[in-house]
Amino acid sequence: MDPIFVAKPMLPDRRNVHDYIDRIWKSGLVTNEGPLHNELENRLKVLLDVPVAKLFCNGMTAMLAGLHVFGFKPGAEIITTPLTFAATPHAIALGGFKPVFADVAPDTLTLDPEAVERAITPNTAAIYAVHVYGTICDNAGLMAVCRKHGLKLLYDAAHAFGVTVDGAPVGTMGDATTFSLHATKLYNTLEGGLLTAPDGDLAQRFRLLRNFGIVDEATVSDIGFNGKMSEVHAAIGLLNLDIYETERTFRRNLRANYDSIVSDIDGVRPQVKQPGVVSSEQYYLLVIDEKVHGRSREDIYNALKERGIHTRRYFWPICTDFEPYKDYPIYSTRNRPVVEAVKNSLLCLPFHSGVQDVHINAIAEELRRR
Ligand code: T4K
Repeated sequence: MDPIFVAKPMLPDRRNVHDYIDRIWKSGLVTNEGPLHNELENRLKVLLDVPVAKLFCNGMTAMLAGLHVFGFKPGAEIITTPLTFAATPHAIALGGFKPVFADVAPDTLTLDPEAVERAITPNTAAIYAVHVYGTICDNAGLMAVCRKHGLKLLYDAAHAFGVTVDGAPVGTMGDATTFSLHATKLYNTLEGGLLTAPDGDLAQRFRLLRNFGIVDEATVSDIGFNGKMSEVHAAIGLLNLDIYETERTFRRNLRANYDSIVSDIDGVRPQVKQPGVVSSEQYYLLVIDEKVHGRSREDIYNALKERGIHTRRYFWPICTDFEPYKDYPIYSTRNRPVVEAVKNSLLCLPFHSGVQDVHINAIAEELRRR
């Protein structure tokens, strides 16, 4: 059995890439909002059903632009979750703000609005919530907190590309939403990011921020940076649009397969199913309760690794375990934050079209072993 990893980039047919490369080389236009870039941007705007969709060279730069656009004061506090990839607090800190961590809800593992309330101070400017593993945040609860305290609501939807909630696109929730189009994401441009918003007026600001604030040859209106996506990345993005739904369907079936395996194993539960939510099919998360199951997450992780099945313990260590944030408290409604209790139980299984029956059977065998 060949080794298998948690993610495998969805890649288009190489011959089709060559056709695009020929076009790019002939045109000599390789970046700076070229024709392929603009075509991809327009197609993503339609696909995701959002008034604004602006491409970036990666998710992190989309996050920096999203954080910058609302004019928060330097040093303002932005509340986020510790159960996320390091990029989330890093974007807040690099943007010149202070990340403040609040606890997650035990079922969804997304920010708990009651815990968020406890983290609010007069310096709080915004909440940057994460649809972690593609599980959608309690939008109504977070909106209520934001309305009460006059805060902006940003969403990190790095794991939630293509999600709809009761038919509404995830990219129109809150004030702005950031996506990652990294190779490890189902829909990817190898490296890439996207910033969406419900307010169409923000489109031009997002555009300026990603291109040094340049309005025209003689005018720079904003302090911006270089967050532009190249034509080669845009070409991959256009080609990947053609195979995106096939990969998503494969993963939907794989999820059903994994679900049926764990349904009769005590002490192992998959991430919650949310009624009305059409999934991004980005991750397949298991929460392993060692006391009930009998084996620890570490034990299962290592046993699978020995068999060549490389799962990931996303997002352990949590951000407050990392050096830059180790002295930051986690605001919670409980004595021991939920996130501390759950962080050693999380295991993401390989979740992509490279997963075969032989892998599924080996995973099932290992999960059933006591
Ligand atoms: N917010 C959240 C919540 C995020 O999860 C992320 C990124 C961001 C923001 C920031 O977005 P970007 O700026 O990255 O666009 C990976 C990704 O690099 C990262 O994009 C992603 N989240 C994070 C959850 O996963 P690592 O350090 O786990 O990646 P790595 O290199 O260990 O890859 C995972 C597995 O994927 C490997 O074991 C093998 C496979 N793989 C990976 C790559 C890069 C391949 O088969 N081919 C490849 O080219 O961070």
